Parts: sequence; C-alpha cells; structure tokens
Amino acid sequence: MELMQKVKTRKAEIAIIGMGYVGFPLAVEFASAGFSVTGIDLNESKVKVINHGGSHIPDIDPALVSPLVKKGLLKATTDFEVLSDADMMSICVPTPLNKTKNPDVSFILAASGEIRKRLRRGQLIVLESTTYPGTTEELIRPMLEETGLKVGKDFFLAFSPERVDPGNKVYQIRNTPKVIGACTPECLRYAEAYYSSIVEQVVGVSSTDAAEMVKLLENTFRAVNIGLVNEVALMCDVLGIDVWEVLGAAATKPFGYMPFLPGPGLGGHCIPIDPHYLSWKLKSLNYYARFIELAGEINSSMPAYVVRKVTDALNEAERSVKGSKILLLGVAYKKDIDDVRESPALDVAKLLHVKGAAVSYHDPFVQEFKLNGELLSSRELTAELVAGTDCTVITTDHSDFDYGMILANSRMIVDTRNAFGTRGISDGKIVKL
Ligand code: SAJ
Repeated sequence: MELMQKVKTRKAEIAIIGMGYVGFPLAVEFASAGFSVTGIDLNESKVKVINHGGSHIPDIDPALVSPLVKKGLLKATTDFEVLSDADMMSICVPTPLNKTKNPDVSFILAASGEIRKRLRRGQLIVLESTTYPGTTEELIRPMLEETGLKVGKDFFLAFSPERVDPGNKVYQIRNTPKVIGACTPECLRYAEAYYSSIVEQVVGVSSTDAAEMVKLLENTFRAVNIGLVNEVALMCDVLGIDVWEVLGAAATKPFGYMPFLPGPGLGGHCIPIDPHYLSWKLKSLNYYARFIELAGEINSSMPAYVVRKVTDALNEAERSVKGSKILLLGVAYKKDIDDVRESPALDVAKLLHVKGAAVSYHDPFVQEFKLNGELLSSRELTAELVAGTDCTVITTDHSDFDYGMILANSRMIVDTRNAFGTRGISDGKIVKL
C-alpha cells in the first residue's frame, strides 16, 4: 500500500526515536489517532514503564497510556531493528551543548546511523530535535543517501521543530501549529500528511533550513528579551528605580509590548542552549551573532548579581557572607517544575558556597542536587529552618510556598522573582532584584 494511503487508513507503522518529554507525548498522540506506534529509547526503565502502560512524563497521564498499550497500538523497545518495519518516524533526541559550549549533534548522528542501516523505499523520516540550520540537509540527507536511495524518490526527509511546552495545560500537541520544512515537495507532502493526522494546523515552509531557523528564532527571541529585562533590572538598580514597578506599568501597554521578567538567570534545556546552536553556525560562516552573545553575557551574569544583593543585604546587618547561613527557596529552573538543568539557582548556590556561606535549600520538586561535589538534600520547610538562617533567597517562586510563614520567620529575604510583590506583600526585610 502506498505511503499516503497508509496514513489515511492509519495503517502506517510509526516509530518515534527518543522517549523524552518530546517523543513520548508524540508517540501517545499518534497511537491515540489509531496508528501502531513503537517508541525507541536506550533507557530500559523508560521502555519498561511504557510497556506496563505507565508514564514517566508528568504531562502524560498513565490512564491515557495503558489502554493504548493493551490495544497493541503503543509499545516501546530499546531495539532499533523495529525501524525496518516503520513507514514513518520522528527523531526526538537531545541536542545539548558540549563542554566547550558547541553543539553536540552526536545523538542525532547516532539515530540517523540506526535509520541508515535499515533504510528502505517508501520511508518518511522527520527530525524534530532543535538544531542549527543545515543539519538535516548537510548531515542527515547525505548519510541516508549513502545507501544509494534517493531523497524525494525512494525515501522522504523533513524537519519539524518540537514545540512541546512541559506543564502547559492550554497548548498541547494537537492545538500547537506544526512547522514543517522538507528536502523536496514530495517529502513535504508526506510530512504534512503525517502530522496532519494529529495536529490541527501544519505550516509548510520552503526548506529544512528555514524550519530549523524558525525554532531557533523562537527561542532566541526569548533569550534576548529575557536578557533585555535583566539588563533593565541592572539599570534600575543603578538608577535607584524599582524595576518591578516599571515592568508592571509597561505591561499595561495593550499593543507593541510583550512582558518578560528579570530573574536570577536563564535556566532550562532550551532557552540557554538553542541560541548557541545558531551563533555557532553563523560563526562558522564568519558572522558574529551579537544579540545572542550579548544576551548570553547578561543572562549568565545574573547569578553573580543575586550574590551581590545577598552580600549587600548581609552587610547592612553587619554580617559577612562567610559564615552566614543562607537558605535558597526553589532550585528548579522555573516555578512548579522539577527540572534543574542549567538552573541559575545552582549557580547562586555555588557562588555563595565558594564565598564560605553555609548554603541549604528547600524545593518540593527537587529532592537533592550536587553542590561543588557535595550532595545537598532538600530541607523540610519549617518556621525553625527559616528562623535559623541569616538570609532567605527566593530563587524559584514555586506557587505552593507559604510566603506568609517565610516572611514572618526570615531575618532578611532576597526575592529574585518578585514572589512577594506579585502577592501584594512588601516589607522592609525584603530586598528585590
Ligand atoms: N525566564 C525569565 N524571565 C522570563 C521568562 C523566563 O527569567 O520572562 C527564565 C525562566 O525562569 C527559566 C528560563 O528563563 O529559567 C527559560 O524559561 P522559559 O519560560 O523560556 O521556559 P522553557 O525553558 O521551558 O522554554 C520552553 C520553550 N518551549 C520550546 O522550546 C518548545 C519555549 O520556546 C517556550 O516559549 C517556553 O517553554 C514557554 O513559553 O513556557
């Protein structure tokens, strides 16, 4: 049966490589649409959880997974051999930076190598991992054409950026428009049919490079605007102006303005990383992406700025950082999640620790993390804990913190998220960014 017919009749066998926060929801979505889907992941425990009808991703309810597994529509494996039977597949593997802050596309290359071993006529391959413009056309396409099969004729290749926003209850896969760029018009036709079976709106663009650039623009836009408001916070500090008052008033502008907020820095596995894929690519073409680099400089200077605020606050109480007990509240990279990747709170903890402070933390979502090699565990948030510290720092403004108790028992508070301000609480012992 021809590929298009297989999509229409839901007979296409689908494989999703990478069962993370992008791949697993995608696999569940395709299985819910009636396709037979196999998720591939190197992590055996993830595979086991899925095959037992469970879910390792907070956004995916196991009640959604188990019927799909029972019906045989969804399964998982560590064995790439299943790619031989797949008619359509999406690659959803990590694209981190390596130690020298350069793109690490090794996961994409490894997945492409597994596909190449089993590539056959009629297959559609879509890369979803965020990467620099040119990856699909210059790396994956040649790898797959080494088999002698020709893109657009024997197999079909596209790029479609993931737009999964963990924890977002409003925008899910189905109602988030899906941008798709492909190597040939025929490839685009198949990729659009593939995603149209689970997404309300597909947005075709002229090439894989354009589609790769769309995603990098989206996240660079955030990094640069966050960098801007962080610099506005630094400027307001010099001017003696309350940056939160200024931002609140600016946000009343009903057009031509988009609110961003300053904070302790830029965390997560997307926003601090993705723009550097773009600036790295441009550097290889002798172009210096100034906004990206400048935003990076400002955003990564924020943890030190927070430590300066803490130092000044302790100084007011004639205390040094060295020897002071400092409690960090919230270490995840943003509120109400458990992810600490690139979290600026970790940088704040490190800097304070190096200055000789006794650093402890509480985060209901994060049980432990390594601070300069030492394992730190989340302390129970009690009035005694707060009262026993010299300075409390709100590094991540989790919703379910008892801010009243924190205020009542703290000697001083450095609030890096305006957590008290947004709750209408002000007090002489609260120092804001
Ligand atoms: N941050 C600020 N000020 C802001 C917004 C964010 O300091 O005004 C900080 C956060 O605290 C965090 C970092 O920036 O440390 C990143 O925050 P984020 O809100 O951008 O959240 P992420 O990293 O989860 O970004 C994801 C991205 N989704 C995808 O890449 C598919 C991003 O494109 C989304 O726009 C974002 O979620 C979202 O809007 O929630």
